[in-house]
Amino acid sequence: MIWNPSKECMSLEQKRLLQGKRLHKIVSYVYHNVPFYRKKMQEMDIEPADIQTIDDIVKLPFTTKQDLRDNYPLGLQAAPQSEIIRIHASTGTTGNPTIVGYTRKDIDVWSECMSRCLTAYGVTKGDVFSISYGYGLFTGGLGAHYGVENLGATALPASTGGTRKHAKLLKDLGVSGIACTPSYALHLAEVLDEMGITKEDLNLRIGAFGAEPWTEEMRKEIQNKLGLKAYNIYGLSEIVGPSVSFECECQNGSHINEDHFYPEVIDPVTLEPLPCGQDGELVFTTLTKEGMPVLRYRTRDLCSLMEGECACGRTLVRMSAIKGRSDDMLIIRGINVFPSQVESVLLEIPECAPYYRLVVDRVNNLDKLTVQVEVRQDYLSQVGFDTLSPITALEKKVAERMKNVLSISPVVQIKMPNSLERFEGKAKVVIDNRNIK
Ligand code: DLL
Repeated sequence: MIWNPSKECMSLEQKRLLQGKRLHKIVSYVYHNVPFYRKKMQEMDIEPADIQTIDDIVKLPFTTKQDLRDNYPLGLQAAPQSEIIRIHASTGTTGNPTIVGYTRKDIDVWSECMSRCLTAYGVTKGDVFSISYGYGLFTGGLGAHYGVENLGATALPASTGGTRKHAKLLKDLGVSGIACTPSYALHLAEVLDEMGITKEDLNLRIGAFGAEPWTEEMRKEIQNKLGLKAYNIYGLSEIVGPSVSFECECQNGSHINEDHFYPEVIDPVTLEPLPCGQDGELVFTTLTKEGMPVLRYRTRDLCSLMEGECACGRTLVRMSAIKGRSDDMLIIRGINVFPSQVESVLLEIPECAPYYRLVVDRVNNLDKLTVQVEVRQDYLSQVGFDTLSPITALEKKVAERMKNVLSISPVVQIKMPNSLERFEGKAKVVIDNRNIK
């Protein structure tokens, strides 16, 4: 099923025309309402009249996270405060939080985009859908919630925390869909297991997972543990939270709601746009937002855009899975390492559980990477607890696999089941003690 075929299945020509019209309008809107953009455009000697088609987008200035921080709290807001009906904010762990205000129309567009995602996953009015992203300033909870209600399914605003109570409700209410981070899905599976609730006792069939990078191996793990089909959902606070893009039943990339959020992929060094298929930094321009529109916002997420039609019938362009963020790429003795690559390697080793940590230290001016990973309980029971040699052998096996696949030689520490911290929101798997950011 497709929620809005008139927008999700437009011909390329129709789509580009609509995007061009919307771009012209939004550029003129920010030029007249946001001094920051007017100044930037004047410095570049461009006026709204210079932006007529979507191809003109390359003439526009970029926006960075630093620009948002420098204009904290409301410097980039375009609509008057009386039109803003909701505010969300990023966590701001590394500086001022980013504040984003939404008008009523912005919330409607967001709910529409979210309903498109849910419909692509197969959610219908008959479903009871648990939202286990945090409610509050984080966009995950309320964003998904409004989409579920807009579609007409039943929203269960479980939020995070209270996992045992949540697990009981999943069973007792026959909940059929769940939205949460992939890490929380794994944590939930463990709690269900502790409570003696099996996937057969549940009615779960659809999962909408995102807010952090996750791999195909993680997808298999979650599907297997919860007995559902796991779909990707992507988004970011600066654009609109969840529903910027979503997987359809073909699960070959995530369709971007590009009638509202225009994507580009650029070379993060030269800032030149890259052709489809090439990996680079994802950049978004909001084509319809009123509260806080952004032009060419640099997400720091690394991925590629995918050309060609999708068998589902949608013509919305697809993006590959996020390979990492330019700012969470670790450089270990000159080698680029993304946590997601390490995750892929670990989860292909049957003795390893999907809980791991990467600890980076600098010893005598040299980077030292330690990979800590939990051993699976069933493997441990099989080999017995009384001898260390299987653990030592496993450490060696993991280290060798890392060396072969990633060309790095980390110190590997096998941890006992349940010894690493669990996460309800976004997982924090990297501990970088080098202080060189
Ligand atoms: O995480 C919005 C969201 C909520 C998306 C719920 C999906 C589901 P932020 O906290 O601003 O917003 O974080 C945005 O998280 O730039 C990516 O680096 C990462 N991210 C989000 N979704 C995915 C995903 C929300 N599906 C940042 N895959 C983004 C990989 C993701 N990374």
